[in-house]
Amino acid sequence: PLDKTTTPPCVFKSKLPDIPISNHLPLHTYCFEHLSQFSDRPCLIIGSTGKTYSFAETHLNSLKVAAGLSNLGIKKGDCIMILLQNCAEFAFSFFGASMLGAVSTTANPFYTSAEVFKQITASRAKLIITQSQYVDKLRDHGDQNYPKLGDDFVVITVDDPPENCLHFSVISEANENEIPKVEIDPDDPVALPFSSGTTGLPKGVVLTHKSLITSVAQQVDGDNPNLYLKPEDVVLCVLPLFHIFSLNSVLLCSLRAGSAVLLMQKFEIGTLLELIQRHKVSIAAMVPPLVLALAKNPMVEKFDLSSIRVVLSGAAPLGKELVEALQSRIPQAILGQGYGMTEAGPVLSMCLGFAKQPFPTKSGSCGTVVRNAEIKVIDPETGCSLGYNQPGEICIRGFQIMKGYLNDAQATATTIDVEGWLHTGDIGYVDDDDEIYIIDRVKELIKFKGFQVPPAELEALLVSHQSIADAAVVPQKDEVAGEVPVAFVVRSNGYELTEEAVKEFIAKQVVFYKRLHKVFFVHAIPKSPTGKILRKDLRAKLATASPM
Ligand code: 4UW
Repeated sequence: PLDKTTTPPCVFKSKLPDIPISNHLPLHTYCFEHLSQFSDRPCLIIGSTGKTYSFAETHLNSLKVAAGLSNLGIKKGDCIMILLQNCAEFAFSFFGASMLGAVSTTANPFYTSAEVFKQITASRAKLIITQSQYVDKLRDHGDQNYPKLGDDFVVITVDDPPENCLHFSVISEANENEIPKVEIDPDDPVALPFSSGTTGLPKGVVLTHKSLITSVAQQVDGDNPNLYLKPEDVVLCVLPLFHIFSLNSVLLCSLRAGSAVLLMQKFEIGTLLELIQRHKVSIAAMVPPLVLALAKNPMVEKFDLSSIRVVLSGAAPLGKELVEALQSRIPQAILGQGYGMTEAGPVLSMCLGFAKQPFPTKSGSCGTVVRNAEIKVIDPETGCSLGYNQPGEICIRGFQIMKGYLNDAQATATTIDVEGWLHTGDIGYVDDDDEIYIIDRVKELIKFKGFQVPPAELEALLVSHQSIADAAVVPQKDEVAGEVPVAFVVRSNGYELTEEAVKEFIAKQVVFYKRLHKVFFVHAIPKSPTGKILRKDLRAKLATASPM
């Protein structure tokens, strides 16, 4: 084996040259920097109604929301929670907060009350912007430790406000000239998505103005942008904006480039096809299950999808066969992948077929490392960096990566090393053409249709059950979802417990995609001498015919 101390690291770069990046600006200033060139063009299109906000209107509404949030006491450094399905108010709220130097933490509106409260508590959100149908989750359910609606946080709804809540117009109709002057430092946080990272429970991922500007610039800036977006483009926004993929690569990138964003609240194949045809969607940001639907659903034949010129898939592995199946349906489009991780700011690599002057690429690859960044692949055991075609843990370095986990120096230190490398927990390699392939994961994370399922969260819930002595949760391969969580459970002495009872116990407490698909009762959970669950052994067991 190579000796880490004497072997120089093998560092991979983009084929595109580095560019100057204006990452000294506040994020909103950067995103709206070229506003005057396309101020009257469509910026946000609401899929369900066709209502359109121009760039100038989007900017003005964001300013008003900034003033309105300020009137309600939100100031620099404060956190607001955006608990919304995709809608224009999501964008106004995010940019409004940014303009005050405040931080937005984004959460899934389908979360259970307990899941939302964990994030409210950890982020100390003072104000929550949501829809009336989710307000019940924010009410006091008798838990003493939870922050209280009214006392600890204000709730604003974008539709008719229930009791003790305010309507969005309270902030969106404020006077935009009343925004307080704030100094924003490039290292100030602006977004706080939550991610479990390589291990443990979900943690706040601190993304600064500088990190997000760097990431957006790496994608859409320069004479030859890696992801070439034009003002004439219509970019599909069906992936939820609370996830960093959609927030960054769809919303922020489109605003910077002057492209229109077509907002869809949820995925439904008929509506999606209809909207693609009607609005001539040219850029489709997708996850593999959506690619599957477009490739296989017979309804697709009835619609005109000739406007699509780019399909950008990410957040989970995309099979070659699927790419080929979709390619035959939309032969004019370039199909390719991006590889992202919330903590990486989020984009590590992107298909160079999307560039203004594209490069030839291979299907199955996750693209090439973005410009102004470095990637290395290390032996997970020794830490030595590896050369071309040798699989190992992917590490990335650059200004785009997170500042760290919120209030968790230890988790930060195990993820970002002293040399500034972020360790992804993904196993992959770089081929002779500088294309990256992800082949496995050494981290615990399970991905259901691209959604994060942190095993530690489910294990903590399982062992809180009086009849469960120990438990471990691992991914099982699944045709449609990619992976599903399954549990190995040790019953407490003398207790009866059925698979159904365990599944139901979890289902009540978590969002739909974290539900257990199978429960195997075992006598013990395999552990290392230090007490760590040997997940590899359990995954290997699952691959056999009878995992018991
Ligand atoms: N192939 C295989 C992939 C891939 C993948 C991700 O939920 P997170 O933290 O973050 C994301 C972000 C995805 C993303 C953001 C912006 C963007 O442009 C883009 O390209 C289209 C994608 O998913 O989960 C991170 C983990 O998800 C897996 C991988 O394990 C990673 O560490 N993952 N993309 N193309 N696996």
